[in-house]
Amino acid sequence: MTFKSTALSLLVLAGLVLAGCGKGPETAAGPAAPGKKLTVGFAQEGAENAWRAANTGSFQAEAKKRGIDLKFTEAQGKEENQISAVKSFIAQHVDAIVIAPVVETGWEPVLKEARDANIPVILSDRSIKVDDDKLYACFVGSDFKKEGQMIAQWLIQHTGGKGRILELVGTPGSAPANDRHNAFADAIKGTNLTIIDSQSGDFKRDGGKQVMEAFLKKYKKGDFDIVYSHNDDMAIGAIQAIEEAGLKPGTDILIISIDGLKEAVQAIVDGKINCVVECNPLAGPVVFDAVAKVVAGQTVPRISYNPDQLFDQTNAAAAVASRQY
Ligand code: GZL
Repeated sequence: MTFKSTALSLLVLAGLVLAGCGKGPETAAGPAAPGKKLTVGFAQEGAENAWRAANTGSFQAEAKKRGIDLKFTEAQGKEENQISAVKSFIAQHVDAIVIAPVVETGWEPVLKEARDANIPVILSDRSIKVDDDKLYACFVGSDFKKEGQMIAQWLIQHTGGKGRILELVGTPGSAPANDRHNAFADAIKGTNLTIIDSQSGDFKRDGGKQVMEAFLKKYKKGDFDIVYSHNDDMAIGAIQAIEEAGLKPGTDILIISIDGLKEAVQAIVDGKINCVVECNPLAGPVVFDAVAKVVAGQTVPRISYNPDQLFDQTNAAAAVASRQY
């Protein structure tokens, strides 16, 4: 073979190799061999409430069903614990890492370590803000901005765009808290709906109750009309505080919330919550589908949103029996 034909052959080979690079990160050993048992590290953010328990349960059940070796950690809501868990998964040379990031920022260093180890990262549930979004393969979760818009539109329609709102905020710095606040606040601009106070209950039931107790000390019954809670667990805690104060949630005070817990949909039927927008936690199947494609070197959408529906008095009774979490 002459020098010229050898060089031409090498160029053709190089072209073939590069053509595969648009397919997303490969694992340390290259695309997983078909049928190889997947080992996936899942850095869950915490165990703060019923929603999170359902989310974790979905991953664990689906991993068992698919024969995935799931290395599971939960960070008790602390980013430093999540980052340590990701470092541990890298050291174990897992095939892929799934993260439900507790907050949006601070992720570049550990994601660069995962990239350098050729381990793909899939974001589940909550997204992040990074300077290079190639540091993760994709995001699979709910559209929190849309949830904020949906519940704001319902409120505008059911109040004539007038009312004073107390807001129960989720975990400070988290994507759901940021997006559900910002999208809601944008959607009510130009109406006579006003957020008169916002406090964080950290997505926890006792947090929602404590914040509502403080609100009820600070504001008299005629000072506010609506409670907007970033999730159902805080809304249910707030309802307990409202009832202990001798007021009727859902009647004296409009209660609107997000997540779609069966308990919250039942509270709509009972007249204690007025509107809930779903945020489905049962994401194990869709996330592991994305993991399998990424590990196999296939291209996946950067963002995949789970569909979320709205519940109120018109449809809650028909829906409550089939709620799965
Ligand atoms: C939303 C999820 C939020 C839920 C809360 O996808 O991150 O975290 O709304 C949970 O209930 O704590």
